[in-house]
Amino acid sequence: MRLDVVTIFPEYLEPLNVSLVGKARARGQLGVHVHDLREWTYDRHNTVDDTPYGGGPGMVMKTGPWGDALDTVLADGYESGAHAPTLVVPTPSGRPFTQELAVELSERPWLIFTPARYEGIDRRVMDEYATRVDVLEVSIGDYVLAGGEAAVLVITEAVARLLPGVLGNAESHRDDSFAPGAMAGLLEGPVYTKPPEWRGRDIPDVLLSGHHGRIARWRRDEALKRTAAHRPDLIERCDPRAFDKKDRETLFILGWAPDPAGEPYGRFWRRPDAVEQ
Ligand code: JQB
Repeated sequence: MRLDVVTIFPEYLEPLNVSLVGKARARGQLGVHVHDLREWTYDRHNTVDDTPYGGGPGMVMKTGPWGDALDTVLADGYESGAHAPTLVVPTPSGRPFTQELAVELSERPWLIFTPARYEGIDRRVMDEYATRVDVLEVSIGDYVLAGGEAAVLVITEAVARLLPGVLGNAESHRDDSFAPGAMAGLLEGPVYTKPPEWRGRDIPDVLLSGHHGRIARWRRDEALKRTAAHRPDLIERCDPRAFDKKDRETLFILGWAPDPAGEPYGRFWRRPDAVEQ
């Protein structure tokens, strides 16, 4: 996979040299090219922004530098054999970046990231490149960053660990909290390792019991508890056929019950009579 990043803060992308992404690069699975947008400015002040048409606060990134940068990056990439580029544009108004999208991006041969600053990039730039390449506007979450660089690091890490051989263990993806089929969309419960006692705190007995059935059941209950507490929306979204008899018991104790009449049929909802957990 080839990655290009065009930014006014190339040093912000330094983390791409270390850890998981760095290892993928060292293995030759990933080629990363970071470019300084200001290389495509031709005035004394290396201007990349200007005032917004229609007025209002802040500044907007200009078409000229982005157009020249992307033309160069595309031409150089094609010339070195890359194909089928996808422009990934971090923006608070993008579609949510999910594990599903991470998987989709990990299957693409060439990603070009355009992290912006200020109030974003003049709309015409993405309208123009959308006529030539796939353009994906994505948001990493419902909060406002000062720019797109941190989003590039997030997306890159989520994608790089999916590349074959990066984890060292292809099995490990299967259990990802958000991977379809993991615990059918549940969050993971707590994990423990040695020593067996730390500052007077023990490991839950069941984990030392060697009883695989009971361990699996306990983990499932912990996953249900954690999901109900932190992400009730994920419980509501679950296909109720994914819940066995004991899941249903656990969910009832946590204050959840299947909707007997509602649409869609049998989904779990917070019981109106449930006491706060
Ligand atoms: C400028 C960004 C994010 C890129 C993602 C996320 O664009 C803006 N609009 C309104 C307020 C502030 C900005 C600042 N800004 C470029 C840029 C924010 C990404 C961003 C993002 N991906 N939150 N914020 N989830």
